[in-house]
Amino acid sequence: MKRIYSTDVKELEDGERCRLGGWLQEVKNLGGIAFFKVRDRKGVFQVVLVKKEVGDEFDELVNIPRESVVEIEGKKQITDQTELGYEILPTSVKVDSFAEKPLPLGVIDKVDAEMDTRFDNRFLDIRKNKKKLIFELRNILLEGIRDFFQKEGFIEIHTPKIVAAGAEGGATLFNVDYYGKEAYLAQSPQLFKQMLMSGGLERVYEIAPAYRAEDFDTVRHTSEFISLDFEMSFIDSSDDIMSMTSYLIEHSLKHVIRKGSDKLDKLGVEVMVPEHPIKKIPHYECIEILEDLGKKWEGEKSVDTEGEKILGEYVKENYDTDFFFITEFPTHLKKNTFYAMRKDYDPSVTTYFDLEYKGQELVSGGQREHRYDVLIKQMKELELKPEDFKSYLKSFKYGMPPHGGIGLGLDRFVQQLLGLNNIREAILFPRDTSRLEP
Ligand code: AMO
Repeated sequence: MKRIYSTDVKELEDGERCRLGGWLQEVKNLGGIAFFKVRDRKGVFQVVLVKKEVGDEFDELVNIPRESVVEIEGKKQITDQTELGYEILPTSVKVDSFAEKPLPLGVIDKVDAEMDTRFDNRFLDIRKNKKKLIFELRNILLEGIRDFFQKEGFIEIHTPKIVAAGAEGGATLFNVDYYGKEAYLAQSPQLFKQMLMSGGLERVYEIAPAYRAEDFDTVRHTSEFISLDFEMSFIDSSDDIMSMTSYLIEHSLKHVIRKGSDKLDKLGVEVMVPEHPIKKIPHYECIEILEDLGKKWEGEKSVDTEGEKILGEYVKENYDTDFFFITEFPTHLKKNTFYAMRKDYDPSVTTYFDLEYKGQELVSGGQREHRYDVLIKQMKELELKPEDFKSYLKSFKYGMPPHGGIGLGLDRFVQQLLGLNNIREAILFPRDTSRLEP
């Protein structure tokens, strides 16, 4: 007999035979009768065991440890004794795998265990419905993102994650011993997606891991994250990139609402879709707003983590939105981005922007410098050696269209979308300064 899910049982007739499987969540033994609550991927079903009918096996069955994997064959029985209005009367109970006692982590406990205990036992942690829902919603979000790019004529690409040169500055590079040669884990697909613009693909996107040796612990950084990148050619300015980014956000959030509303309700999350066009605030204006709101800086005035939070609250209050772009980033604040195009009229300002979501940076992007000579000049200013970027630079010498793109932290997107207090909650097996296992 084919296995069905707990949610399929309601469609069965009274007395109809069925086969189900899952994790034994709870056993309630009342002496002559016992109840199992068994959880599968879609919900929970109840099994009723009557001692008189089960016979000698009854004592063995009621002692099966919690969280063991069981398979039940039996028939549906309509009853007014349970909330669901039905239960399963078994003809056979098979244990596929016994769980050891005690469990290192409670699955139905009301209070969450310490984060470390949870992540050491992540397989048990995600048996909890609220944790599993995060990854189901992440999947729906990804579906919406891919759907958007396919509709807009982008092709999905995969670029190397073992690379010879860093794209985002030396400080956060992970070294790799590559057959005796020095190599790194890719911080971003930046250089490759640009080369593909010279290759004529015109519109590409990638959803893949990126690596940064961040040497601090924050709730929004991990050493490995999923970077969602797109790059497109023949743009007029970074406005084209911001516009595409806004449509991407709008489309994917609407998709999440359309396909995931029941899951969002279970997590108590309300999603706000930004109105077009998303508000743009130049960096210098952000500073003025922050000054007016009384922010003090130790050193140089920039939009730091605290500033982002204040501005997030400011736009929410004044414009009723979770999103806004910070535009016109001063060149020296985007110091690692040698590839950023600067404003013609003022080279101390770039065409670069960040997209902020609920007071946290979600996206960085802008128009790239496609003129070979200018690119070399910018690299030298940052004391980078053009010979370290030979194969990248070559693609600028034989026909490179004006282009631009973004990098979006997918894990941060999920974090902010679902209001999670730590980015690690949005990642199955996070990597950070202290976590390499599991
Ligand atoms: P940037 O370095 O700003 O830009 O990264 C883009 C986005 O990636 C996310 N992100 C991270 N998420 C989790 N942990 C980290 N350690 C981490 N670092 C970055 C953020 C960030 O906004 N090449 C450019 C993009 C481009 O211009 O196309 C880049 O990587 O959400």
